[in-house]
Amino acid sequence: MSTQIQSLQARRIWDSRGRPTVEVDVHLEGGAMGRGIAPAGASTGSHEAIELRDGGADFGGYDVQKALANVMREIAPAIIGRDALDQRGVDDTLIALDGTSNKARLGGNALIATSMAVLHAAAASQRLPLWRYLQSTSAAPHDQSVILPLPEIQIFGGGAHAGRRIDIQDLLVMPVGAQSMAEALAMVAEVYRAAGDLMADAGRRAGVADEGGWWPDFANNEEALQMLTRAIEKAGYRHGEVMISLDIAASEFGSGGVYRPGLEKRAYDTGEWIEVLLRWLATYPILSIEDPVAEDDTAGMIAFTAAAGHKVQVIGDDYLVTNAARVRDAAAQKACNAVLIKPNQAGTISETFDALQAAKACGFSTVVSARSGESEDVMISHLSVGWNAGQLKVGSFARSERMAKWNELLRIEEAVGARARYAGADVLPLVGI
Ligand code: 2PG
Ligand code: MG
Repeated sequence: MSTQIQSLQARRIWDSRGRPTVEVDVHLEGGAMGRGIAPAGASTGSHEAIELRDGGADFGGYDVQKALANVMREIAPAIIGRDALDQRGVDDTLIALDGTSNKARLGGNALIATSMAVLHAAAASQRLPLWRYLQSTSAAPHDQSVILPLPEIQIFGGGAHAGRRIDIQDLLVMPVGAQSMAEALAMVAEVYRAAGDLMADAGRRAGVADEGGWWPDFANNEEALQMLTRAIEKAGYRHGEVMISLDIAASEFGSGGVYRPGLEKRAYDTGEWIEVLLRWLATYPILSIEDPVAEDDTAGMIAFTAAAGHKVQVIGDDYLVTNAARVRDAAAQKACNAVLIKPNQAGTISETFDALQAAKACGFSTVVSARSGESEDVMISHLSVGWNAGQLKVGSFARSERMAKWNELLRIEEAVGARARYAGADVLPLVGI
């Protein structure tokens, strides 16, 4: 079956926040088809691939007509006739065609939707599920176990995903004590329900935030941590079974070494802010913390990792923006010990893979991640398994753009059968537990 790219079709569809986004279909000569959909962040790193938005009055300036036109007028002629099995070659063509360091000309949204569509089409042409296609293209021996990722699942949303009602952006749980993906999701379902019940009992159940976590109706940040700890206990889990992960997303309220969390009614310098975080780490069962300080605060990342990196996973998200060179620099400086892997931060699938491989080579743990603006596409579930990432972050345990990705992991676990191994406890040695 010929795997040459025959045609592309770009269209505007709508993401999980009801905003326009780019969808691209790639058709191959042999009849296979792949479809990619660009996700979108709300708390974005300043070094991410640029999303091309039209501006103007329509849809709050979020329309994507320019990006769609770029797919049809420039990208399609450049990659029609190319072999979809040569992902690297296609992605290199996209990068060269754009010609900027941050995908600003054609748009990171145009590029990632195209790159994803090519990958989906390639897997379809081989009649393989995507996770299996990715494994077949890697050097890994086929008889080894297939790793199902430890999930990070949001229970309360916050920050830019909840009108800045609290400062912490994501309060998540990690079911490290589960034995399988099926058990892991069942455990989180109980914690999510318990948190909702506790909020209802307190008269504070006020809907959900952008990623489906409960709306954070709290007087201060620490109250959210207390409520999450209670929810884990109410669901019947102990320390070491279900642990907490936080995305501070500190760039949203800090820069230049000054932190002004809206709920704390005072400013902190980097050292004082780190003291606050270390006190939380000493008080609550926290296993992982993301972007503890702002993306411009390298000294703060180094200081925090020196103080806490032996007992918690320290993830760079806005700090590393899925960029292999930034990952290597961070490892050399000991500025964190883990990376978030978001395809649309990089702009192509191949660059995303490079960031993941660079992180593994540095001994970092790797967390494949969705964005706060998502779609029905489940590619990241497959990337987490096919690339053996070990961890996956998708938002909460509600809203179908999130549940589609968790549910896909159940199907993959079932398809893998006896070779499946759930990565639950794999992160613990990294942090000395
Ligand atoms: C993050 C993501 C997901 P956004 O910061 O990790 O929670 O948010 O997509 O808005 O950057
Ligand atoms: Mg983040």
